[in-house]
Amino acid sequence: MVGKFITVEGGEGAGKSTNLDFIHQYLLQAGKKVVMTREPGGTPVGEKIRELLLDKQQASISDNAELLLMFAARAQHLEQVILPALQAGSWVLCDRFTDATYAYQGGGRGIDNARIATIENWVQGEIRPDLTVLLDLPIEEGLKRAGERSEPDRFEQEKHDFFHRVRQAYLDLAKTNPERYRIVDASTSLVDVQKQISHILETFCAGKE
Ligand code: Z5A
Repeated sequence: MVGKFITVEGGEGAGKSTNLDFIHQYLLQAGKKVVMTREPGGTPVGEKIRELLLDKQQASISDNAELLLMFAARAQHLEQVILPALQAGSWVLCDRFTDATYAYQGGGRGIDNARIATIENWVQGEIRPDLTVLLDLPIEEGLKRAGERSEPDRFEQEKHDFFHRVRQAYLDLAKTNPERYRIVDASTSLVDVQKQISHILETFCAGKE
């Protein structure tokens, strides 16, 4: 595998979409070929699954069905987009990946991490991100930002406790995977957030990490 796999994670309104564009531009200027994509989604089948998962009319999706739909979209995404791009030497920049499953379906819904890991190993084999940028901020601030931007989707209708568990799960993942995780304080101004991200990318691209 020649290309690098970078994922961006964080809670609602943490600034993933905003900063994904910034990272994309940074990598292009560094001379990388970049494929930017997202989860759930990234393929025609994955985008259909995304519609279903975010639709607030679908209140009856069970926790296990939600978990399996995330991995169904991911299986398609890996086969059609992520693996071919990495094999062709491109860098893949992905808005959320399997850490979101550990955070939302694990931390948020309470599904056992061991069960998630079993499906992860089956669907992904040895594929894991090389770098994960976690945009971290207090959930009240994130929900405020997300609320000002658009109507809540099926996940954004959850109670505050759910988002606290999601945030804690992400922080736990960062602690247990320090070699690939970099935490950004996303509560500060966009200029400051992007300064932190530039520093992370500079070090990563220089191969110091
Ligand atoms: N999900 C899951 O459960 N399991 C999984 O395995 C996967 C996903 C892969 C869709 O994700 C949902 O799927 C997600 C988890 C679940 N739950 N929800 N909802 P998504 O990534 O598409 O949706 P999202 O998390 O809701 O993203 P978002 O709300 O679009 O937020 P964002 O992309 O992180 O933020 P943003 O749009 O860049 O910024 C929000 C606003 O804040 C916007 O107006 C910005 O201009 C503003 N902003 C950004 N940065 C700043 C700073 N620094 N200061 C001030 N204002 C800022």
